Amino acid sequence: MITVYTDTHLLRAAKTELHGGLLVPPHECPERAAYVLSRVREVGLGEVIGPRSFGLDPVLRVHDADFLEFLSTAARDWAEAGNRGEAIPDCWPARRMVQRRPTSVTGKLGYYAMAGETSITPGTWEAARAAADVALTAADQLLRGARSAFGLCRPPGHHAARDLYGGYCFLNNAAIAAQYLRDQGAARVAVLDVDFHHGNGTQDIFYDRGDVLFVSLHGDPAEAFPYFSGYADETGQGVGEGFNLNLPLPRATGFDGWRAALVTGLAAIRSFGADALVVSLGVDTFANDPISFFRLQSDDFSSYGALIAGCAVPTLFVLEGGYAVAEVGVNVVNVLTGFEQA
Ligand code: SS9
Ligand code: ZN
Repeated sequence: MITVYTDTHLLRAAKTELHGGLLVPPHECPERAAYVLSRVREVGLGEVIGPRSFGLDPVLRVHDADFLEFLSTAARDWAEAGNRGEAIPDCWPARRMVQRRPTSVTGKLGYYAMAGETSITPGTWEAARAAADVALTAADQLLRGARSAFGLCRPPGHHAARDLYGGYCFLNNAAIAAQYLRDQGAARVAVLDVDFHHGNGTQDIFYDRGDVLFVSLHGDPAEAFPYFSGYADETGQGVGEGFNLNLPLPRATGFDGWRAALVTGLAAIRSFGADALVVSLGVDTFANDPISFFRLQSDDFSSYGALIAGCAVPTLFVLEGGYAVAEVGVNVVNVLTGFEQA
């Protein structure tokens, strides 16, 4: 399987994440991608190619223009306003407040943030754009007849909605790729999100559509980030009713319970009749992940890669989370080799 990768992700190198009441070095760090790339090479997964530039058109199919304008100017505006640290929001349009875009950068941060842990820094926009190009270039491999492709995206994307960033995400790489596959002729696209966290951004983007099925396995939002999205009774709306499947799972879920949910999700994808499958591949389901509470072991990732292959549909893997940094490469590539060897 071809991997798409670029060093441009290195421009996303925040110094701070708001975590446990402290500003700590971010869990979502450049070393994650380095471990994945080196494991791809170590096992000889296949050729590694760079992305081509798609411009903003395919990004604008998923995200609002005013949101992109904000992302592309926030770090500079924040510094020019005299702030000394990295850009983080401190005020939100909460219940009964006005949903109107402020002119002040601090106000805009709250307007567009779905969470407060994620700092915006110089270089973040360039890295996020490159990650979208990585996902799009990998999607192009499917259009050229490949059975599978891997977009080694960083920063991740599945928490980013049409007009929201946060949870370490800025542009929704998987959603941009799924929409691109639709626009290039795939009549039905399924997105399977196996990251520990609910893919609230992807769900939101496709919630009222019947042409893109979203299936997510994740920690129960009553106990896990993003807390305000991911319940089983969120099933889609309008013509999208029935095309959103959330499978929240309890604390300490191990591979038996997780695999049973995956089998349910894969059955939904099969009966949907997808022409292409996009997998939001986060490996923060790993037992040693520092911010999550499932108990998968490294071998389990190989097993479920093979189960995904059972869908027998062209499959694009897009990297999402996974914060046991030194193990991220092995776990991600286990999914990919498990898929390939099935
Ligand atoms: C740790 C929890 C921060 C963000 C988690 C984002 C995961 C992206 N302080 N919440 S896959
Ligand atoms: Zn995650």
